[in-house]
Amino acid sequence: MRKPLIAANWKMYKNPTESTAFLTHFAPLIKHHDKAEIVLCPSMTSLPALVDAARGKSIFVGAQTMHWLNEGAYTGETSPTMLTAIGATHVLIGHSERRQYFNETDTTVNLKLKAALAHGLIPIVCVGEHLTEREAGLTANVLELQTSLALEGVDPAAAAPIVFAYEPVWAIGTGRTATPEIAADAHKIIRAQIAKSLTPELAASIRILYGGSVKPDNAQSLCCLEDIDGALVGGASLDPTSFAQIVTNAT
Ligand code: G2H
Repeated sequence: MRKPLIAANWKMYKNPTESTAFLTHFAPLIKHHDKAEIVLCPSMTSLPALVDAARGKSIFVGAQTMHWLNEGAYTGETSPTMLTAIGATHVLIGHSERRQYFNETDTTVNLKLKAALAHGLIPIVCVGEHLTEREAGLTANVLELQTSLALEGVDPAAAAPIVFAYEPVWAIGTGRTATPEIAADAHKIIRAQIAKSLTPELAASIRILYGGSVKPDNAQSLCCLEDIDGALVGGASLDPTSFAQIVTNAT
């Protein structure tokens, strides 16, 4: 049985005061909701305050990216041990905006995934095709390649915590959403590749989220399908009422 996970990706929005104010409004709205694991991923500067504010509330706090090394001369970077030291539990890896604007590659995704597992952080690994790739009939190839390269050299014995997020790039922040059929097909492809790269048992237990313009009114149709285990939500997670509705509708 895969417990749904609903993650908020706040991208470069909300300072520490705004982040903790969100929690003050959001936590009571989902107080009695225990069907999903809820993760908030704020910017780095909000992480410590949000971790502190979320204590005892069954809400997890994660980072939006990290480096794979513990320390070094890497200006601007944050290491896995820096994240665990402040109590972050999850980390987004390979979000398409990281791939597009910050040179994230399948190789660095793989290094970060292994580093997250080694440090007890739950990696949420993002994969997804561009519109041109979909239109060229390459969706399956892209998803299989991104998934297999992310998992290269990962020890199946350590892989249980991994979470994948299918985020079709053409649906991110555009208001365009994948149809439930498109999302379900993509999730099947990713799950089949996990079975090949790891084991069929892990493929059955690893959660795959859908991300890309998830809103309160489409959360149910997109996230309540057999192979879809929750959502990674950007824009609609910035408002506590909207995000609470998504949590309720998606689970
Ligand atoms: C995809 C998603 C969250 P949005 O990036 O990761 O953002 O919901 O705004 O499309």
